[in-house]
Amino acid sequence: MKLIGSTTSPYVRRIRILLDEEPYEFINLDIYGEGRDELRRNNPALKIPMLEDEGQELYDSRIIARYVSAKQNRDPLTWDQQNQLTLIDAANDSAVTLLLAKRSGIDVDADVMFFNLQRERIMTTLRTLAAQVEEGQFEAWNYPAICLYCLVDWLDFRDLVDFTGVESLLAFRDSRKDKPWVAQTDPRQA
Ligand SMILES: N[C@@H](CCC(=O)N[C@@H](CS)C(=O)NCC(=O)O)C(=O)O
Repeated sequence: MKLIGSTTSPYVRRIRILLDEEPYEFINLDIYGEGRDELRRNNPALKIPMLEDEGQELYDSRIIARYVSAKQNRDPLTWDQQNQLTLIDAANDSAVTLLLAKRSGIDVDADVMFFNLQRERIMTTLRTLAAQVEEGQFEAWNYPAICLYCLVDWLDFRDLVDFTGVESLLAFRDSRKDKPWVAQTDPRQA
């Protein structure tokens, strides 16, 4: 099994934590720099993570997680858990968009429709996820909890959002720091 990704991507980190003790080769690429040709050879969507196992190629963390979970005989996710993943991914995708715009020299704080929509989506999804944390919906250390952890820790690492009003997300993150593979996959030690 081969996982193509980077040590900073929150989408890759969730798969690395899910893979747990599974033996696999990790290819760490700088997808915006010298690793881009390798990415082009492996995923036409030009995104990470990408997994290859026994000749099967898989694009997108959601599909990779389904594949790995099936191999590990984990229970399939409920519809409510699928919705949690959709909210986590919506916030994550908008935050990646903001980061790439920032790195392109664009003023992401400008009062323009495109960035207003991303910021609004990030806050509506984070507020909903924070309320779910407060209701105890993320108590179990399962795939949705792993994805939420990786999102919150990455938003904090990249300093992309103001956590005022959603502090329970940071408390959730802080209380899960000792879970398996969390420290080893910390993007700060990349
Ligand atoms: N839906 C994808 C999103 C993956 C994604 O956006 N990964 C980022 C890295 S954090 C990426 O590859 N971005 C490249 C780009 O947007 O050009 C998944 O869940 O795997």
